[in-house]
Amino acid sequence: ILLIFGYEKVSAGRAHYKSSQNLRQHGRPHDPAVKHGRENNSRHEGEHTGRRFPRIWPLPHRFTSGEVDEETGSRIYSTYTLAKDFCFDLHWAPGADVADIDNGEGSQTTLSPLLSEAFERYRALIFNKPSIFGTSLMKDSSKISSLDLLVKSPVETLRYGVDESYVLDIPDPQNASRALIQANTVIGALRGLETFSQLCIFDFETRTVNVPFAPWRISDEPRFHYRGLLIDTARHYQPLSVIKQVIDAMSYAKLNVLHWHIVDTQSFPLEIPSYPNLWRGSFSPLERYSMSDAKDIVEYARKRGIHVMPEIDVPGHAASWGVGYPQLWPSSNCTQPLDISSNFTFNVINGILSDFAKTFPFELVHMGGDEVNTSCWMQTPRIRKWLRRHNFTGFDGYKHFVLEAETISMSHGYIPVNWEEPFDLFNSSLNRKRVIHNWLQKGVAPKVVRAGFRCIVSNQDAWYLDHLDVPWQTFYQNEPWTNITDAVERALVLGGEVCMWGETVDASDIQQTIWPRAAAAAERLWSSLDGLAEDPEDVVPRLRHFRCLLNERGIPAASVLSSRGRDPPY
Ligand code: CP6
Repeated sequence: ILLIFGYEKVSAGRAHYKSSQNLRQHGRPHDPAVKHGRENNSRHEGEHTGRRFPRIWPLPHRFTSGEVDEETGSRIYSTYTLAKDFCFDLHWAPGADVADIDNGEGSQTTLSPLLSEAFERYRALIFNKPSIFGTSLMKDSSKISSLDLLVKSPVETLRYGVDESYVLDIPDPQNASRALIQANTVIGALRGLETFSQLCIFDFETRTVNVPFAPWRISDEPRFHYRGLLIDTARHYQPLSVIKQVIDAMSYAKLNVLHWHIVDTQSFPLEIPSYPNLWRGSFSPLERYSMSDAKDIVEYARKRGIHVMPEIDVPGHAASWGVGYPQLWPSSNCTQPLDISSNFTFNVINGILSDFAKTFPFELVHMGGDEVNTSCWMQTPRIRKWLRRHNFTGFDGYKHFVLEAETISMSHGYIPVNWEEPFDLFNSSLNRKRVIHNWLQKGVAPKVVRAGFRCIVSNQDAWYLDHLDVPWQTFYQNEPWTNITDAVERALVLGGEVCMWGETVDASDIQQTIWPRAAAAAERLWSSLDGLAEDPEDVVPRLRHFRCLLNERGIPAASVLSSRGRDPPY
């Protein structure tokens, strides 16, 4: 007899759990029996009913769980236990150029600083229960002694489009006591570690960490390279600890771009060494980020495989710049868009971009360009005269400004991103290298890619987190490839982004406003098109499980039952 332990608990008689139903191997998990009630125990719900679906969010592209019993043809699921001295064991695949890794002390080492730190984090997440005694009731044969990682490239630089694929094998411990992650890059290995950690469940009866529904074979990769979340630190300052917690949660949901909308009309919290008066536009001297704070955020994100894309939103949304440099304003009572008639304006933009280039290594920078109202330019005689001299209307001036900002950002090696208005209004003038960020209605992305531009999808009716009444189901169902069938055009859709604009949230409620709705979009962006549920209700148990996982890991994600509601009384 092959088995070992039941899913249904260790006590008398239930030596193993057998099912006559086959698990759907490549499809989405199917779970029609949605229970209502308090969610806090739902991580463990299903263990008692025998309902089987992978407790993984976002859903992997391909997976098998359990193995076929040769006598009966039915699937058998086993529960494995992590050994008390469980360890992570990193190996480089043959041919890996491990000499490339510099340990910072001049000598070469075969370690991966990024993965070593990840092992410590995941060890803490997996063994997060103080009541583990190590007195396992399990037979030795059911123990997983280690998770081996076999990685091809030791390169730790995070580049856009890096290979994030991995294969995770949790074989029958009777044949091998080691689980295995294979990945081409350390970033792929990180994604595999996250998936592995989601399969590990603490069992209070045995005080062990178990992997139910084993053996597992998972082969996974993202559908889109760009899976973003916007935070806005201009409308409300967010402490560094809050931003780091957002990054932690992003890594659990396999999101990989933090779009940092740093400054806007209301405040300028970031230090810019080239123009040191700019952060006088912060709400207060306490509500600021030094450049080394920004570097700290970038490094914290990189360690988790997450890019940071900074934004300066010009020429509108920029009045706070003039607190430190009033000459950037058209006048003291008409403060944006920034003064187009002065070289100083473009010198400041250039200074900001040169400081960004030292701090934000991501290939993309966001240059805003949305919601520009040129009436301040028209009301200011100096600027009106400048426009007339160039034979510009206000609209021409707006276009000129966006193109100048484009040129400056590209001169610092960046690919510029703009909100969609410059595409909607004057796309024939724009460099095809630039990326268009949709935010108004759905339906713009097909036009953008047809015109040969790359696109990020964030239509506000579905992916704006500040729209508190939009439920997670709408986030889940928003498909970036809607009305795009051509393969070349689909490839121009880099991905999508959910936007947590800051007017409505501060440090007290940002997490529960982001989660779990951002996770619904994360699955849309990561999982394969045929793995995604047509009816969002099909994923409710799995999403509730993920939401509980976030709660267990200290992220105060809101209930799945409604976007900001509470579970009904029981
Ligand atoms: N700030 C900036 C904003 C918004 C945009 N840009 C915004 C507009 C409409 C809604 C939500 C947010 N607050 N700089 C638009 C990209 Cl509904």
